[in-house]
Amino acid sequence: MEEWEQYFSKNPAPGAYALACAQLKEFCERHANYCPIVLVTSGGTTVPLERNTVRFVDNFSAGTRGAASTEYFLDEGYAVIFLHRDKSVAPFMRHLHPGVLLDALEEQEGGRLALTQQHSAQVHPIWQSYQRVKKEKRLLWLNFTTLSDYLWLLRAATQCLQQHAPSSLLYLAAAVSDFYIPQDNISEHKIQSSSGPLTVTLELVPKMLSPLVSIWGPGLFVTSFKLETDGGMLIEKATAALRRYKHNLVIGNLLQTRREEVTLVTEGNSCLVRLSEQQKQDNVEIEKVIVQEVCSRHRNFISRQLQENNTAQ
Ligand code: 9Z3
Repeated sequence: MEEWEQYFSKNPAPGAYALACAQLKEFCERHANYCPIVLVTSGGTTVPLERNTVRFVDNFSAGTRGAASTEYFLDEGYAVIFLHRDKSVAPFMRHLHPGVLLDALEEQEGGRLALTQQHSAQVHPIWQSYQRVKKEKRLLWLNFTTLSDYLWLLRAATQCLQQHAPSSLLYLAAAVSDFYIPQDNISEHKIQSSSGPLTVTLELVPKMLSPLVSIWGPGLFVTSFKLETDGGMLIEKATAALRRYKHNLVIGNLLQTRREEVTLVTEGNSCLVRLSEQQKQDNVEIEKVIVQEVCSRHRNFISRQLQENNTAQ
């Protein structure tokens, strides 16, 4: 048995998982004939130290990349499965900062609260986009907290989208833990400090991109992100990932500069995308440029696949 198969040999958490699978099926079937579908993963996974979890290992990702990208995919006409960490940055809502909201409200005659004129002008286009997407039911919200929740849902979503290849796309922006504690080694109850200093051994998570590309979604356009902190190794690592998993695109980014530049790596080619000074002044988000580029490559991929299918017939 492959390592990744062992991971899925245990059952997923009941209830929420079955509901998510039903939602995925219904969403994909409803949209497949009308528009391309993208799975956007977003935010960081947690690794619990106890089954009744008090403590867990987490990472830095707030989910800004995934939430912003979701809005731009919707603009490009995609239906989006937004698989995100619970309570991470959310599309549309991200523009409304909770603290600022209190400053944005003023009391009207009769005691009713309303947005100030200035804030209303800012919020109105976001509200309109959100309402349009909601009416068209083009956004499916699925959430995870732990690494395990994430992996089960990733597999289910990929298998569902495979039914609608090649017009489905995976955009894997979530920051997924490389380490975990296997179910059998995890403490049932809160680890007691009275037992002295804590030594934890984290095992390596099986590389899920491997079955994802070759077994669960072989017909899909798969885009993964590679995160590094050392600029000297980014392209090398991104290229290695591409060669190892044989998917379509790796987007390399550095923790320190991820908001202004990324490198798109395909076989034999790497292309730096960097916001110009003018774009920064105009508050252009790098996700807008990334998503436009990914969509254009996805369109080419679809044309090639359809041509190949026609030739084969
Ligand atoms: C990314 O590299 C994302 O761009 C960020 C976005 C997590 C940096 P934020 O949430 O950050 O907007 O603050 N995601 C992928 C990270 C990852 O875990 N990649 C794996 C790796 O680098 C490969 S799948 O090994």
